[in-house]
Amino acid sequence: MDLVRGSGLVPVKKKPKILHGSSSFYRYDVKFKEVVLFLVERKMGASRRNFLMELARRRGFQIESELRDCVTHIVAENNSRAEVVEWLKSKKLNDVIKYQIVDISWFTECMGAGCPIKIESRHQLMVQEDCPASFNTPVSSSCVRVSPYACQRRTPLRDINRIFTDAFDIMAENYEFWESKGPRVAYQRASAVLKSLPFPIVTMKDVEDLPHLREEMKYIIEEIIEDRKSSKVEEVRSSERYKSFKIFTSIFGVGLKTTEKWYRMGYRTLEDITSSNCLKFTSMQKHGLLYYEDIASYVTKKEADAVERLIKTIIWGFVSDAIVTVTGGFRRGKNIGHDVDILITCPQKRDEIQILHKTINSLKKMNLVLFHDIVESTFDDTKRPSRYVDSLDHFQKSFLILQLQKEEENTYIHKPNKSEAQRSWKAIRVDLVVTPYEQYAFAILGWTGSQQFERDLRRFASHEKKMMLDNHALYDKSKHLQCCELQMIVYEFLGIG
Ligand code: DCT
Ligand code: MG
Repeated sequence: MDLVRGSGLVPVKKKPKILHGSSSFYRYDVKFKEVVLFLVERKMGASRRNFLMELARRRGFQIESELRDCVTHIVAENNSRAEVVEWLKSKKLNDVIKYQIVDISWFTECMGAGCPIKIESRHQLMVQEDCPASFNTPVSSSCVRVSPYACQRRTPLRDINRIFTDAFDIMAENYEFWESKGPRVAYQRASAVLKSLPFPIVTMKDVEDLPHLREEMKYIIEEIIEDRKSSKVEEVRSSERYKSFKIFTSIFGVGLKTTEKWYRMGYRTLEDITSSNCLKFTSMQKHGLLYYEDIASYVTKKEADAVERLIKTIIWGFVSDAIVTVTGGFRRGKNIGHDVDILITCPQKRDEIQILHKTINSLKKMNLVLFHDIVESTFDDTKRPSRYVDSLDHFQKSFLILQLQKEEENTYIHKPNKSEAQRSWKAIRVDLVVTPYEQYAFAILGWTGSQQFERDLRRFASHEKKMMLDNHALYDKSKHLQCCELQMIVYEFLGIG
């Protein structure tokens, strides 16, 4: 890291003015006068303590190296409350009630937020000395072992390291725009690792043992720890190419090839595209442009629930025992998504064959279809499964834009523009996927996501279990890729339940 810095490739940051001729004491403005911190050195170590003290000062906190009267918060790491109290008593400080005694997790969250945060029960010191077994308890990096496979990690819905994962997601997206698959997957993988952490990253020590973090990624993390932003990521984010690609690829029906072509032709903005007289659009793209604002805004959980009710009512009118399940991000518990993914299966083969066409015809009769495209099944069980972990499945599916009636005024989570506000409905992207009954378990597994989870699940099956998993079946590599029978217990079989 230092070699890179010393090479002149990376700008060296200016340090604040040094006071009193001491190399370790810089002047920082105190922003939070009511809070005075003290870090317990025991089990933290002197060098980590010094680093954290310096960090807190940079963030505008007052921090004392001695336990003075003015101290309000005592912060300890890997110590139980009883141990800290005993230590205070050994210092002849019996009036422990006057101090807030908190875990390092409170300190790190304050550093992440840039201000003192409310002390919650999770910030209390552990009763026992061991690392907490519960995933929900915030812990420090020294307690956590992070699996290299996303399918062996829990990924909380609340991403406490968003400042870092957003940066990595931008890098991944940019590599995708350049069609550089290796670096794209590397950044996606690293982002997924950081998303899974149950503690906020505050120092480089927090990331030193994590899997999939390359040196250049660590440099980005270091920049963000120091400056709250990374010059490399900012350069990407503000580049003309990235901005245009981001807009064009967000149009329904527009992929990388079309984006690349439009960019080469000199188009940069959405207005450039919509006002062009020489571009020819597919029907999907025309509809994508027509309902751009609605589709680019998020689908809420309430809207997804409304779509689910609508589709279930229609399907159960035809096949009373059909199984209809919302998958994708909403199945993972997200409150917003870019579309609604719905899986459909019928216990009887004859029902399954017609169900998608019948459903779309019903939606059309109700005047709810703004656009639809049906892709028929290409599944062929004589073919070997794809070895490519990102390969798409072969199910019959339909990509729709549905017209969803707004239930009340405030259906939008963003501020509606004038034309949207005048409408009593919103355009919603919906994917309907029909699967054979015997492949349904695998389809649910594959469509629930996230993308990284699915990718790693397939990698795990292949590398660790000598099996191959796709959205249709689990195959045993040692038995000439014969399909496994235990369909409903895929997780258990893979040992990741
Ligand atoms: N999927 C996958 N590989 C891909 C794309 C998708 O395995 N290349 C799976 C995982 C999620 C599921 O399909 C649905 O895809 P999306 O709707 O794109 O993802 P999502 O998680 O539902 O995201 P969003 O909440 O934005 O809709
Ligand atoms: Mg989705």
